[in-house]
Amino acid sequence: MAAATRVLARNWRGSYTVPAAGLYPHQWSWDSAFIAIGLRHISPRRAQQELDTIFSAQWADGRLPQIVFNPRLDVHYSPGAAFWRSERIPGSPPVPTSGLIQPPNHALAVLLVHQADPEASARRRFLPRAYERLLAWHGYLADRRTDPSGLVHVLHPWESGMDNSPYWDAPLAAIGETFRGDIPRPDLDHADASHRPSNAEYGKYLYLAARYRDHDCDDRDAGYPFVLEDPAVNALYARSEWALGRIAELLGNDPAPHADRAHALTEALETLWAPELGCYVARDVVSGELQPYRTVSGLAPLLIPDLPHTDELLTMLESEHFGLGQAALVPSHDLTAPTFDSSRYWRGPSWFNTAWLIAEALHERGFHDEARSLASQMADLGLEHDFPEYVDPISGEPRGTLRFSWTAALSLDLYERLHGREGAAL
Ligand code: 2M8
Repeated sequence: MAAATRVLARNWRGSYTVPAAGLYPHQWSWDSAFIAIGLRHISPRRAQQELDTIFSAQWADGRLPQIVFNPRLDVHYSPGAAFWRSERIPGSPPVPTSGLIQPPNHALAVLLVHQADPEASARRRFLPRAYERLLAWHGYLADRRTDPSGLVHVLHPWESGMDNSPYWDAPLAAIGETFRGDIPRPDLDHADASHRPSNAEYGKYLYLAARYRDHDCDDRDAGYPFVLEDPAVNALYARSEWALGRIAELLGNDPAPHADRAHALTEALETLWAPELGCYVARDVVSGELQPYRTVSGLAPLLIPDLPHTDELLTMLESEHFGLGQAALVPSHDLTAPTFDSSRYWRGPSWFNTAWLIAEALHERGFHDEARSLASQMADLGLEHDFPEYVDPISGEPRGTLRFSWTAALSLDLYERLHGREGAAL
C-alpha cells in the first residue's frame, strides 16, 4: 500500500491532513478522525498529531468545528474563513473555523490510535489529553444538541457529513428563503458538476450557514428552520460513547456514565426505525415527519453492539436495495429508488468511509467472510482508481476528486488488517 502512504504524505500539511489537495484544502473534522485511523499504521505519532490539531480548534462550549481553515487558501474553498469570521464569535478558538460540526467519530479514532502504540501514546500523554477534549465534545452534544427524544440533531446538511442525502430534500424545500449573495463554486474547478450538489442546493446551504453564523452559532435561534435527527450521527455518537467508556477505563475512570449514555441513545434511536422500509431513517424535528428513504446512514446503527434490529439491517444490506457483494462497496442510497443517482454526491455513489464502518460492524458481529470481502473490495478499488472520493456503485468507476485522504487511509487500514497484522486482523 505504498500508493496510499504517498497520498497521505502529499496531503499532509505538517500537523494535519487535507481531505484532498484541490477540492478540500483545509482540515475537516470527521475526515481527520478517519484519516488518523489509517495514519496509525504509518506513524502513530502523526495519527495522534492529526487528532491533537482538530482538538486544538475546539470551541469553549466543547464543539469540534466542521472545518479548521488555512486562511492563506481562503479563495480556494467556499464558504471559507471570510464567510464565517469566527474570530468575532464569543467562545471561538484562536484559529479560524466554521461554526458548524460534523459527526462524532473522534472517540472511536482516539481509541484505535492509542491501541496502535500504547507506549508512544503514554509517552506523549495522548490519551488523558484527548479524553478531556472528548468529554467536552460529547458534553456539547448532550447539552446543546439533544432533543427531548434523546437524540442529537444536526442544524445543517453539512453537519451530517452526507450533505446531499435525500433526507434533506423535503426539509430544505420547506425553507422559503435562499442565500441572496454571490454563490462561489470553486469546487467545480476540481469535480464534475454532475457529481456535486446543485446551485439551488448551495443557495439553501449558504442561507442556513449565514443564519447560524449571524446568531453567533449559539444554538438558541428559536425559529431556525433546519433541525434533523440523523441515524448515522446518532449511531456514531453511541459508538463513540462506547469507545469513551473504554478510554475512561484505561485511565482508571468510571466507564458507567458512557455506557448509560450509549444505551439511552440506542433506545432513543428506536424512534427512527421505519419497519416498512427495514432500516432507520431521519426525522425532521421541525415538521415531526420521518424522511422515508433508505440510505447508508440508516444502516449505520449496525455499529452499536446491543441494537434490536440487527437481523433486519443485515437483510437490508444484502437485498436489492444495497446489493452487498454485488454492488461496488455499499451505495449511499437505495439502488432501486427513483431518487437514486449513481454519480451525484451522497445520492447513490459508494463512499469508502461508510464502507469501512459497515465492514467494521460486520466483522464485530462475526460475519468475517462478508467483512473481508468488503474490505478487500475497498482496498482494490482504492488502489485501482487512485483513491477516489467515491465510486459509482454499479460500474465501480471513480467519481468526485482523486487522491482523497480518507479513501487512502481507510483502504490502508483494511489492507493492513486483511494481511494479518497482529492484533488488528480482520
Ligand atoms: C463533503 O462536504 C463538504 C462540506 O463539509 C463539501 O461538500 O464541500 C462531505 O463529503 C463531507 O462528509 C466531508 O467531510 C467533506 C470533506 O471531505 O466533503
